[in-house]
Amino acid sequence: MGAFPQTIYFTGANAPVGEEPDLRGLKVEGDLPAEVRGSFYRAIPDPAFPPRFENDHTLSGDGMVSRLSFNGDGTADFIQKYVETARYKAEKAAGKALFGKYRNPFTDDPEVQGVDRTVANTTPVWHAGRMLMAKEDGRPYRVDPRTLATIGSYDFGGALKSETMTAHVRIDAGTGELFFYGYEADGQASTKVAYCIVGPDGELKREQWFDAPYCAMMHDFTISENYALFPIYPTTADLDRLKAGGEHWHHQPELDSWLGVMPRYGDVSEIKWFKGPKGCHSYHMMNAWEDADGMLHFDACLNNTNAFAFIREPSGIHMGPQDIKGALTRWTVDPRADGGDVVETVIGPPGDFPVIPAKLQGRPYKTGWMLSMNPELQGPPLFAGPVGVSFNLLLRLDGMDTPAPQVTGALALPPMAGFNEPVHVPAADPAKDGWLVFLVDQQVGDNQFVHEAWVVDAGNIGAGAVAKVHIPTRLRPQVHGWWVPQAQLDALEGSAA
Ligand code: V55
Ligand code: FE
Repeated sequence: MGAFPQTIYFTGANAPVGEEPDLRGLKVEGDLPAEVRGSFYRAIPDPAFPPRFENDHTLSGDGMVSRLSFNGDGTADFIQKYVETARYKAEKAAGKALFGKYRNPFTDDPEVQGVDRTVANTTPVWHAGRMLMAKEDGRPYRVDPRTLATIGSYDFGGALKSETMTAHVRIDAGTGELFFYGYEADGQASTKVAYCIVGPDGELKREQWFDAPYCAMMHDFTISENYALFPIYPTTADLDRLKAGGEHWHHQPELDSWLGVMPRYGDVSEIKWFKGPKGCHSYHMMNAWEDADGMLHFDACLNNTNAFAFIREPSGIHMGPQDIKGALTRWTVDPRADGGDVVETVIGPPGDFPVIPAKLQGRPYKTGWMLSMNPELQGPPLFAGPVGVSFNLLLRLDGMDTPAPQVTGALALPPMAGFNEPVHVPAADPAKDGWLVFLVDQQVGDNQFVHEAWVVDAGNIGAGAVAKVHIPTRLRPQVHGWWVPQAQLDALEGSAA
């Protein structure tokens, strides 16, 4: 068996771990708020075997799911397991990697032709008592939320026609419905997008297909009270390039971006396309919402190019870190118009991993939190994750329902430390801000790392952690997480789910 490539994607904090820890009764330091009762699930890419291609990267890693549960007795448990995908099982049986490049099946060992090649490594999606490990290149895998044991590939009881489901779903807290889409819905580099609505009972109620303006990396989308909003940025796929053994994605700065808007319970034939700037890209949106005049606002962590060097470089885009510019950016459109240009406003700092209270999804909202980089850091950052550098500043923004939101709070980490994406835990009193829960990674020596879960008052992030759990095992950087309240887990006990 070969070794892992000695690149930033497989060394240092990004070194593969491949362990399935089971740690019970961990000490919680500080004062754990009574409201933080439940489990924090995370998705982590961690390749079980060295890749077949040297230029492989973080996004190909086998999905692992972890669960940090805050127990009734004031302790915490931490467990983590591989998602036992068809791909993981085939490679484990062979004792080596059989699948090739990221999202290029034409580079696979012929032995695994036709085997589901998704790695289920991006988001643990919780809805209707089911935990689905999602990745945008395939269907999700269902796992047991208690044991993390893999149940199997999930297609909503045979109802889902799309071959893919996004890792970025949106749940309307008012109706309990799950809104999602799948792009490249019928195969590699296809422009087909499936738009789906799942009822609060977990049943797929509606699936409609439409064509995107071009085959784009559609990583996230949003809903508002009345609309579904599909952003299209020019990171594109091409079937001939895939067949020639090339990369799935190239970024094309010369192409326009688009925002597709349709009534969220409407017909896909009603989609109107609003034009955005050329060449921009966003991985994650904070929210979308309608104001009193019926204007639609779409708030995204936007960059002037794709944030990932392993996408820019093969595209011939050679930019230094100083050339990559981003900002929390609002696109405003009139959904009653037939199209036109988006009106763009910078409303916040550069960064990513935006989070808002789940109950305000798709609604006017006052507050959001996001990760950013501290320009005043006195030392090196933590080198980790798919970009190569971890975020080291947590920000709070207020006035999100106004034309000029303000940064109202900040929590900076010391050098060589980084945040993983926070989840929001609501307070019992709706007037209160609730809590943020996240993992902090810190490098403390040559190849030595400390990992802690922090609980922070969402209304006073600058005060730092009110409670911490040290997790005594090596952890690889996560992608996304999900918070599940204890009451929802208790409701599973004894049920067939
Ligand atoms: C992202 C992550 C992915 C992926 C595509 O963070 C985009 C963005 C962890 O997998 O496949
Ligand atoms: Fe994402």
